[in-house]
Amino acid sequence: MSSNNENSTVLDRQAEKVKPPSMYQVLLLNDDYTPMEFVVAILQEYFNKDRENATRIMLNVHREGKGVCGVYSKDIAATKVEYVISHARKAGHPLQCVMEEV
Ligand code: TYC
Repeated sequence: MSSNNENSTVLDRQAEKVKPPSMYQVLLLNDDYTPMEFVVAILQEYFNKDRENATRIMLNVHREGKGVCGVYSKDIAATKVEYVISHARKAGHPLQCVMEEV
């Protein structure tokens, strides 16, 4: 704290303590049962990918076991994970979606 020339108090250190919010990557995990076409549709619908990019990401998950769909603030990432899992379960697929702090 310090005084300025109007004699009021200034919190000098406040700005240094404010950090940007943590970001979270949303990942899809591979499994043996969820159809490729369903995963491509999920990537288009919830992660705003065009068909070409959605297919590329899906094939990367299929080959590597997991893959990043996007990076978001905590609330947005959590909502996407919830919607993807809910959509998959309603369709009867075991697709797994998780979030991880970047
Ligand atoms: N491995 C699945 C299959 O061969 C396809 C798949 C891709 C499933 C990505 C999940 O996150 C996933 N049908």
